[in-house]
Amino acid sequence: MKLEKYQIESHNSELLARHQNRLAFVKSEVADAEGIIKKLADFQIAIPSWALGTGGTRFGRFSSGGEPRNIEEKIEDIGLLHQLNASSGAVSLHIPWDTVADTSGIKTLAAQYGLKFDAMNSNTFQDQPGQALSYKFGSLQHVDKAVRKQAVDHNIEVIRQGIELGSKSLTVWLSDGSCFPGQLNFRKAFQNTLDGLKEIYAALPADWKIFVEYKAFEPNFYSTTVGDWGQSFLYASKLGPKAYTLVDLGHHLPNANIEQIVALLLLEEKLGGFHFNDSKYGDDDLTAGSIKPYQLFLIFNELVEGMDARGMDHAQDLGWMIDASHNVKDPLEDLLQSVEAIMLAYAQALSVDRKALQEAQAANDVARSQEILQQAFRTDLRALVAEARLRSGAALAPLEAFRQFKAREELVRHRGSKTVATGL
Ligand code: AFD
Ligand code: MN
Ligand code: MN
Repeated sequence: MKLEKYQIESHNSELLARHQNRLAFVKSEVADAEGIIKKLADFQIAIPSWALGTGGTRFGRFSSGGEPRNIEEKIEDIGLLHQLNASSGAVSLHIPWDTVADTSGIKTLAAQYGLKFDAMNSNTFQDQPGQALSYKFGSLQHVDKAVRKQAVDHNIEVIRQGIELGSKSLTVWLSDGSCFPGQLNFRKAFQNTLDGLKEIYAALPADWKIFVEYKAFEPNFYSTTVGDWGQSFLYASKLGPKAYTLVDLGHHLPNANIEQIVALLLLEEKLGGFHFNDSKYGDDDLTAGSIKPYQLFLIFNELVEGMDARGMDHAQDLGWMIDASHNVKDPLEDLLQSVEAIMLAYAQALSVDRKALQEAQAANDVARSQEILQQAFRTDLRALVAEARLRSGAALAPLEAFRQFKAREELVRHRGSKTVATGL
């Protein structure tokens, strides 16, 4: 479904007067509003191809209709999001779910919607129909060399497909680990995994990166072979300069200080990218910013501080992706909400008075340091995010626009009410 320009314009004209009042207020509150708007307009968040359908749990899945039936329709959905918010200009594909016969056709379609291909994702956590060997007991860690080879070959195939599409990175998330004490020799599992990653690393083109994603638990519940940022950092360091750690916000043990992890990874030049989501308990994959918005802001605060300290380009130098699942909401509405929350946290972090914070820190002024951060978090900057969208030709209120244009009804009409997208 493609929106007409006039539709967005008429949506915006209805909201314009109110928006301008809000913007005037924010401009009176924030020092460099114009600079922030510019950075917001440049910032793009990749949408995962596996999150466009209704998510399931191991208890069930309640599909809501109009889900994309193939990669073309997934691209169309992300194109729609990008038309609405001008901040979702990339897609992250998952192979083999998104394997395409006609790569150039997909490239053309994506280009028509202004979309790029962000990180490619491999899948060695499921067995595919017709697959020779099983990943039941792991993939790169496996005791059987033949299984390890199959997993390595799959990752190399994912790189090959990514090259054709113009992607520049591979994200490897392994479900490898063990469920019971004694099941696994930890040292051997680590070594096998490292050896496999080295082979995959060797297949990377010169301008590619590999992201090693860690996760504390699930589906294995006793040990995970890339279980935390320290283990990921170890693999990434041993692999070389093209290897980085990927932080998925839902992959930590409860109460982990994620912002500190981010700061240290940036310091070591080993932070590669992000999977945004939110959680109450574990890898809940809820809408970004829906449960712990202050944490999201604190993470962005470290990102901005750490990237600026290294002179990094906020929009280009790290991989920004959503990794969420939606059991009870319209997936597209949920993704619009996530993008909005991420942009807002980024805006808040950009508005922090860095000089004042440095001075307060140097003077051990604890209360003042805290106040400076809270001031940024508590100032309503939504009008800055909306203004960045307006200037890019997108909608002032994307979620409202999605409903106003009856987008879901339109998708159901075209695709039917019983469609089920591939994904998690
Ligand atoms: C699952 C994993 C991990 C990974 C994603 C796609 O927990 O977050 O990035 O699948 O492979 O959500
Ligand atoms: Mn993830
Ligand atoms: Mn996850």
